[in-house]
Amino acid sequence: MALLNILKYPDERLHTVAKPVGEIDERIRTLVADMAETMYEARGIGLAATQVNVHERVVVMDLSEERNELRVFINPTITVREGETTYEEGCLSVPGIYDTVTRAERITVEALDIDGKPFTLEADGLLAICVQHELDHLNGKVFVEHLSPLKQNRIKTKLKKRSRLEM
Ligand code: GNR
Ligand code: NI
Repeated sequence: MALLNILKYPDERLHTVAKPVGEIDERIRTLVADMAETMYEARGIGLAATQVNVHERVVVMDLSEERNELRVFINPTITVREGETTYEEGCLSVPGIYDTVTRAERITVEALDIDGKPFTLEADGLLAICVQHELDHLNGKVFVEHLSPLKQNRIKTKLKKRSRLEM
């Protein structure tokens, strides 16, 4: 297992559109294990491969209190979107920034599990929000891009300044 580096907004690599996974082989299983370790270490509830600079359609998630219910989504697609909800979102790639995003309230997602077995999940609440947030990452979109251009620029300036001070 290994901890992976999480790209930070406004890194342009976060705007890469991820490719579908072909075969779920040892390389993908290692990627999933490393992504899970990285997500748990960073105390996130989800992580998309895009965030660790791997541009393939892989997502890990764990919304449980005990941090022992890992969900893996390979080649996920949202097939149904219903209603509208808002939530104060954060992102491991945009540390310390939280803002309100509007998304579908209920979704149906189809994906492959770690064994390559297809599954369908109907989700609402935070799970539905998190799936949409992670799918956005695979499509090269960061949650701040749902905000106004003015807010995006303020966040960009803040994070650039911060990364400069860290160096
Ligand atoms: O840890 C995370 N928390 C979170 C809170 C509200 C909405 C979405 C998220 S996902 C985020 C982890 C992350 O950045 N995933 O891409
Ligand atoms: Ni995120």
